[in-house]
Amino acid sequence: MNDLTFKPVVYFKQNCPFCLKVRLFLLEAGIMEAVEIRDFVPGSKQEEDIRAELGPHLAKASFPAAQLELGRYIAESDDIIAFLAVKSGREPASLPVFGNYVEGPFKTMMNLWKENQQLKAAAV
Ligand SMILES: N[C@@H](CCC(=O)N[C@@H](CS)C(=O)NCC(=O)O)C(=O)O
Repeated sequence: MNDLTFKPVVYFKQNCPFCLKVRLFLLEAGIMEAVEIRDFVPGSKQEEDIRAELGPHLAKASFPAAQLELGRYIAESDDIIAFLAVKSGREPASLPVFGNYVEGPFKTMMNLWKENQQLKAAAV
């Protein structure tokens, strides 16, 4: 394999909202086949293998993660989407399902999470 034949690899944790964001982008952009997907169920042997693979390449593994180019690993959903958008020529802003998720349930979830953190901190 070389840089020309390499297919980006994306690593997904089951039921992770950040991973769903990337999955939705791939699906709606019609580029599922342009990447190799490795996903895992928390607590599984696959998780162990994936964490062992990512460990040497990332300061801290989080999901989604991706190997965008040979040896170039990242773990930030928005950066993964931005890279794949440019590579595929698909503009995330033109994808209504993706946009609805990001601006709707995903944003609400993030706001609730932050509020929960603040309430917990204030309760100590
Ligand atoms: N800012 C990151 C956040 C990702 C994140 O927090 N993912 C969770 C899973 S939902 C995670 O990786 N938690 C730590 C872990 O599973 O090791 C992104 O957008 O990619």
